[in-house]
Amino acid sequence: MARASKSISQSYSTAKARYAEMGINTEAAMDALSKIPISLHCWQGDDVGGFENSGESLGGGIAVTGNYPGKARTPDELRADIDMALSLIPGKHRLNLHAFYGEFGSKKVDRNEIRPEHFSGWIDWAKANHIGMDFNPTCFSHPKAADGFTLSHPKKTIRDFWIEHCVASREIAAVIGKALGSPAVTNVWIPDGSKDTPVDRLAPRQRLSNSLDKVFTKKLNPKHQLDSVECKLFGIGSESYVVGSHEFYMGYAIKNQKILCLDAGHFHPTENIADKLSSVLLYVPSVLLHVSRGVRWDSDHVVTLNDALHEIASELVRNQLLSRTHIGLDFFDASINRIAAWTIGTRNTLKALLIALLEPPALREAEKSGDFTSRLALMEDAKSLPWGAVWDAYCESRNVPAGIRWLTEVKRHEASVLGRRG
Ligand code: RNT
Ligand code: ZN
Repeated sequence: MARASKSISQSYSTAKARYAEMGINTEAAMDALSKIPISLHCWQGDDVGGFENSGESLGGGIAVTGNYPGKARTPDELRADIDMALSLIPGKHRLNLHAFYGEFGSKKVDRNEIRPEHFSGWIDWAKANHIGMDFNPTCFSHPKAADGFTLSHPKKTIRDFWIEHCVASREIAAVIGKALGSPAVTNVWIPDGSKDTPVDRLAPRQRLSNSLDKVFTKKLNPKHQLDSVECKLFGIGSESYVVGSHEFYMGYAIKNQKILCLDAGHFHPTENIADKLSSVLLYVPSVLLHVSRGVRWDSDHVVTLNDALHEIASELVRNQLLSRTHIGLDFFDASINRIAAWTIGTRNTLKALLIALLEPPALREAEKSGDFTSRLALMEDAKSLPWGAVWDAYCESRNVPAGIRWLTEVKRHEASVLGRRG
């Protein structure tokens, strides 16, 4: 450990000098990185199962594959697993909770009956950890969502049920945000859509728009709660038509000044959400990112340090958009250790941001002077700058394992804790 630390500090001082020659202050980059919270999604820990004990299987056209042992079965287990993941991720982060992770005991509490008291265990935990929380109504895995429509359902009674659920979710989020002293972003995503070509694409969208207006009627204090809406291109069972498409929600968010949620897996496979940021942020107050990785489809794979991620981070840093961006994660892999999944995906998101924060100013200067040859040359050269040494130093300075050393802890924990779960 001591030896590793020595080599890390030596590598870091070489890297620091190299960056300084290019006009980059590595200390300032690390300081900026420490101010960016990532909202960890609770649902990686139990394969989007929730704690209703309703016997419902995962619905809404989202799918988790794999049966790696050790998934969290109770709120306490899930919190312990998130604690473990957070201990391996440098910086202060947040937790993103879905409504069906409330603590309902043995009682049957339907979605429209959820109240802040069902979330007091989560609030106490977040308070003790000094972290903020975000929230989501859960409009799937429920008999009233089984036919694929919720807020846009042709039947008013079904629409009203989901409106009540979303209203209750906003109120809960406001209580959470007030208790934690940080606004809880409340993201509405619904699965509504159809497998085959619909005749009427308009009426469901009119109904969704009206339902959302009802959901958002009550003004809540933005110091405690913020509203966001998430679009999608297609889902399993909604291949031909999704009511809440990108155009739908972009229009709705601009008109109503809501936060627009961009999920990296919710567009055509060659479309990167990075290029959307500088456009949508001209018109909406802020964005929520669901950092995810689609493989051939919206598969929600663990986020890797790939070009798509680099581009998102670069756009945010280059255009100074971080203050108007809430960064959340949205992936769920049940085929590997779930704590490792959170750790890998979150650390990668932070690495991409660090690399962006360490970008040589010469790139922009080359572009400004019209020298696109130099721009490309510098951009490619920047890929092999010693950011890894800065990352390791950052991890050590935040008392989390540098390099791959976190994996030893995950393996030890797997043997002693996860292995004991049924
Ligand atoms: C589904 C959306 C949505 C969900 C979560 C669980 O395609 O991405 O964000 O993944 O609400
Ligand atoms: Zn999402």
